[in-house]
Amino acid sequence: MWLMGYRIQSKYVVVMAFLFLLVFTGCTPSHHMSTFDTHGPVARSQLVLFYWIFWAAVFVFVTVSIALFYTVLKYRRRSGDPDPPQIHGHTKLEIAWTIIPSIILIVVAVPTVITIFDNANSPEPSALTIEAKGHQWWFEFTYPHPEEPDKKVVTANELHIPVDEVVNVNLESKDVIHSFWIPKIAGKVDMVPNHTNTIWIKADETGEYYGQCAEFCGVAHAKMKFRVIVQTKEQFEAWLKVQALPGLESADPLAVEGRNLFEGDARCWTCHKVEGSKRSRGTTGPNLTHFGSRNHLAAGVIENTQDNLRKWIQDPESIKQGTIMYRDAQVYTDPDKSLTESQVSALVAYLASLD
Ligand code: HEC
Ligand SMILES: [Cu+2]
Repeated sequence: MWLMGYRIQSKYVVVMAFLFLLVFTGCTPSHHMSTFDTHGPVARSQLVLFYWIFWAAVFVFVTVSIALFYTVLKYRRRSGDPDPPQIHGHTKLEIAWTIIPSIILIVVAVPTVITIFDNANSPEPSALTIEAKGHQWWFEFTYPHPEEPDKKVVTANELHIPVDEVVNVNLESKDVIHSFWIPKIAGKVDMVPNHTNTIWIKADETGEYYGQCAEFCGVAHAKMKFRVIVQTKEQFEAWLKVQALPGLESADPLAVEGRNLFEGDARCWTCHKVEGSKRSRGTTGPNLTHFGSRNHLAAGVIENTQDNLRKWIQDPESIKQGTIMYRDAQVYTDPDKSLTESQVSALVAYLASLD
């Protein structure tokens, strides 16, 4: 194949075509992280903005490419050509190439700024407001208590919201900068320590959606995910009522043994909170009051099954590398304190009973 006077080997053409195809497979809307398959007005406004900027960029690319090719071909050097005229400055041309890019920038900037403010300022400031806090490497969600205004309901890694309703989210961070992103519903907005950013979200279909931290925040960043569970208003209210209750006290002897370990020698209580327990008041790790009702563990990384929970307690590194739990909990740092098989079984029974 010939391109502008150069012969290009066809194997390179094939490799390039393949790479292009590979890049475009990223655009499939059926992927659960696709921003091209929107399920709410905020994501939709962001997609509209994306297309607007994309077509502005296509316009620039095509115009510049045509001008470039035209000039290169028409004014290329031919044998016997004398030296071209030597020119310095061209006022009209310079004014034109200052004004045209300014217009293009305005065309891109105005809708961008409007969309940013529209997404940060809720259309219903009095609607349900949730605090979302990023931690290395998981998400904490705090809801207003359904009955007692001075109390809160705290959960982790699974954000439940009612369908077709505006939900305001205040974004915070415990440690470093994280970013809150639910590709099909809304995002991304940074979660910054000591500064609250706001976003509102609304989902127009019930179901489960994927969320992910979108700002590199340390070793386990790629595995800092969450799920958004969009429910009918009745389902959501029922869920919140259950979450507001203290952790269940199971009578199963294995679960009781697990609880004693959790609140005793295994020292899980130093980092985890279980409402209703006098001992377990830690806040370094996720609140586990209703851990058994969550579908995933380790910040949306794997399903919350007894087998996976067992693996997690035995060796968190096998599921998610670099966690604060593995780094600091005594059962992993002190070989004399490691958990035995039967202790792990008891802890699993206790945690699974917390639903
Ligand atoms: C040093 C503090 C610390 C101690 C001690 C600790 N954990 Fe954790 N735990 C964490 C952190 C932090 C996470 C979040 C890990 C992540 O996803 O990055 C976590 C996550 C978990 C989770 C998953 C929660 C979810 O919703 O994804 C479970 C279950 C858990 N810990 C159980 C335990 C048990 C059982 C013990 C006692 C053997 C224990 N933890 C001791 C800090 C701790
Ligand atoms: Cu991150």
